[in-house]
Amino acid sequence: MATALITGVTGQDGSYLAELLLARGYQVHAIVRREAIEDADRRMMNIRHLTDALHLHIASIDSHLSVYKIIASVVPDECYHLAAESFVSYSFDDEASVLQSNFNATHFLLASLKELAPHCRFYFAGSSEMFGHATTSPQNETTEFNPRSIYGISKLAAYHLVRNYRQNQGMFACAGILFNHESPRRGFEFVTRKITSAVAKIHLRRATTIELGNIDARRDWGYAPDYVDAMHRIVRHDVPDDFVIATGTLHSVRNILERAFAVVGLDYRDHLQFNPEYFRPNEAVALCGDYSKAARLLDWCPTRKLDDTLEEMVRHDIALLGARE
Ligand code: F7E
Repeated sequence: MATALITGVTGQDGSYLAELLLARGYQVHAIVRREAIEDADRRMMNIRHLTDALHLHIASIDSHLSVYKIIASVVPDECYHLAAESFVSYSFDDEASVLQSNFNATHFLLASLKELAPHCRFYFAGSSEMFGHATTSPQNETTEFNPRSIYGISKLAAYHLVRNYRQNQGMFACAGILFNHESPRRGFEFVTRKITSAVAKIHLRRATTIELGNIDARRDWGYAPDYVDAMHRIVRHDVPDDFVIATGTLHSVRNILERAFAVVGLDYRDHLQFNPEYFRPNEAVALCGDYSKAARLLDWCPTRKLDDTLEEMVRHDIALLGARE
């Protein structure tokens, strides 16, 4: 039985990945912060149904020693490093912590694996934010990086580290450069979930408005379970490599508003308020991914339209809120 280790298992991607690996017969280990265990109702929501099947290790990946000890005891065959300070807006507020934690944790994992489990295949969750102010579109694996956020810079620095461990230290270390991807397990601060949860509240008469920033911002939004499937394909590919994972289609936040409110027969224009607090300085340009390398070498392609994902999210949020009544 192959053994996998996941960081970030309580998040959207980690939880879908754990399900996928368990279904494929892996023994799945995961590193979870003590704070998550102590606030399980909220922070372990995405993996509540999996806790009996998972081997959880309570630790902070900000500690090299903790990471080292866990790798020594698990000796994983595959390691998926998904944990990160991933909310781009917060990264403008606390630069040092985002840089340190996103870079150092990647380093602690790679350095420990190299010493204790050099056969291990390592996956790093890169981000389209690494492209930032891209000058060409769509972006692929050869596009120049020009990050505009501290989050993007931290991811890019860690990405170079991953490549270095692959190219100069012989490890099977690879990266997915993932564009935005959503699902009912998305964090509530990200714009899709912020909108679908607001639609649920407005529909159930718990709120009347939603406050947003730049609704003309455009992104390439995919479906999280598809992207987790891509991660596994990347790790199981014959050679370690980097892949852009995206849909190749742009939508605006306005499109998301239209669609999500339409699910319950409402018009977003009756409920929207602008709040300058949610406008971002130096926002990345409209990032759109070219996933042709993944299609060619991994036989991967997106399976879900954004409209269908949004409808699933709205219905899920209505049920969630209704269940709390
Ligand atoms: O913003 C605009 C905002 O916070 C999407 C993370 O997974 O994907 C995600 O990062 C867009 C931006 O995601 C609001 O300006 C307008 O253009 O949902 P988001 P993100 O920043 O693109 C990348 C690939 C990652 O790697 C990240 O980890 O929506 N927007 N008004 C707003 N966004 C938010 N959150 N809130 C607003 O009120």
